[in-house]
Amino acid sequence: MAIKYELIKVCKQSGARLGKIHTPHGVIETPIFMPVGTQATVKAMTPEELKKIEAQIILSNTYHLYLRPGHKLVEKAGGLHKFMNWDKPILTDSGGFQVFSLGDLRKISEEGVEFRSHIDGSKHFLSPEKAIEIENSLGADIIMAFDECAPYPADRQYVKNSLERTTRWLKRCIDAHKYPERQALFGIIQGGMYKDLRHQSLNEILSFDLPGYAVGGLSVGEPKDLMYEVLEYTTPLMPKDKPRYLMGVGSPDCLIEGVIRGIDMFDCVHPTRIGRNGTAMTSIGRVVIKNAKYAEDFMPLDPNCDCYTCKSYSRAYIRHLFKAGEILASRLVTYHNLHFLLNLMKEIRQAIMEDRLLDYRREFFQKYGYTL
Ligand code: PRF
Repeated sequence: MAIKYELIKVCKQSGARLGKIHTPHGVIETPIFMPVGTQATVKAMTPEELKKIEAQIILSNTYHLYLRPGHKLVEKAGGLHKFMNWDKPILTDSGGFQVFSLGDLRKISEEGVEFRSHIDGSKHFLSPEKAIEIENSLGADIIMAFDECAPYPADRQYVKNSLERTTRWLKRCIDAHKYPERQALFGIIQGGMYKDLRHQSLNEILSFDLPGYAVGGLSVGEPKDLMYEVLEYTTPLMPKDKPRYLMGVGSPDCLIEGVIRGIDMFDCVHPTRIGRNGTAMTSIGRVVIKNAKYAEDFMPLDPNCDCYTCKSYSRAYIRHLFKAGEILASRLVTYHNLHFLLNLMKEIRQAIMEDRLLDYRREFFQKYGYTL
């Protein structure tokens, strides 16, 4: 197997897991947040900067890299690691989710999904075999199966058909995968918000012996409490000796709640996207830096933060950069937000180590302004 999960300990207070994932490009300490580098770059960040804030693994996208610059080109460059100058672990998503997000631009069948490019309108076809071919060319350490993420809300019959097709697609992904010894293929559990369908998907997906499993189909517009409920009856049935990945989740409260419910890995565009728009996540809640009240505020974005942005620049200066349309503005807030989330995960790991994750949640929520 390409990767190996090592369970280090379970928090006595919360049941959360502390672990390590051994990959061909090094060890990842879990629970972990993966910054998103959709187009072979984490927007506004150099790999060197990512290393400074201790990013351990990043995520990239099959759909985008297939359309541009093309997976064959990335393969010619020596693979994605070499192409983008990132020598630590990478995970690629299969493109299923991105294609389904295209709405009217796509058509689903048993064979796969026909869609039009968001770039030039050209017609393409993604299937389990094609997605894996692309992921094999890109060469990430962890590759995701080609699945269908049902929308929310969706009726039972739709979700049932869709999860059953996802299982058949997983079988085709496994058969198409050329490098199981150096790329770990993860299966994705679907089933929407229906308990029996989640259990059906679990049974089907777990019948394939894979190096890791993801929970998909969550954070698609449902209330947070509903997502937590689905996790509560899903994760206890997942293998204890394999990593568990909750796809597309990355707000601070959901990260903590996800870890408490047994999740090891997360990704989300949230911190980088809101950062580019001028919203900082800080230890005392969100700071919307364009707000007039920061015009003469010479404090750092987060007074309790020791990242490069916070050690060097004031809110007033960063606000000025945004107002003036300077690209440094996006860079500085992205850097801070990723540092903030990676540091949150580090504190979560420490709290698990010391059996006090529920105490940590209470303190964090109080400071951040969340209600428990
Ligand atoms: N499937 C895949 N990628 C995803 C999701 C999914 O269900 C989600 C759901 N939030 C985010 N990214 N392949």
